[in-house]
Amino acid sequence: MAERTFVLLKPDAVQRALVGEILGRFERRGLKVVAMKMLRVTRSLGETYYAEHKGKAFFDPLMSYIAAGPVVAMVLEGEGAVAIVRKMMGKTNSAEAEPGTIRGDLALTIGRNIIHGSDSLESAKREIPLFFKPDEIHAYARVDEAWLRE
Ligand code: IDP
Ligand code: MG
Repeated sequence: MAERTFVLLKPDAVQRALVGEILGRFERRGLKVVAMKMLRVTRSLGETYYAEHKGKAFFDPLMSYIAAGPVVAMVLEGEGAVAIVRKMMGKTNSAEAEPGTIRGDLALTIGRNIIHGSDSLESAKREIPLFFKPDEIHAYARVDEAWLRE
């Protein structure tokens, strides 16, 4: 059954002009982009989004990292989307991520690992509404084919 996951291309991905490269991998895999926007993560949004990491040694550096520049947030839809995106991203520590994965091909360290993807369906359901209103998420299957051909 089709499910939705939340993906965020972090400020280093945007600054390094890797948005197209990463988006292209998801599109070629067959995942549908049903929502996408560029924005800046405020301190308050960052704290809510990464609440599970509050109190950890890397929390403050993580807040500075995520707020360092614009990010691209998106919702991807497809069968098994949550697990497929996690697999495509590779391990959290880019240094240990396998070649062929996004982090394994495009990033070097754990502190600058260029991408976030929901780790479960429950996380996706919590994260998506932090970044998108319901009317900003589009039912891909309902595109009017006749209009596209005109
Ligand atoms: P994930 O992004 O693969 O789900 P999490 O453990 O949820 O990994 O950590 C969230 C983010 O916090 C990571 O993507 C990374 O940006 C940052 N982070 C996690 N652990 C460390 C660390 O040990 N040092 C620096 N940053 C870290
Ligand atoms: Mg996580």
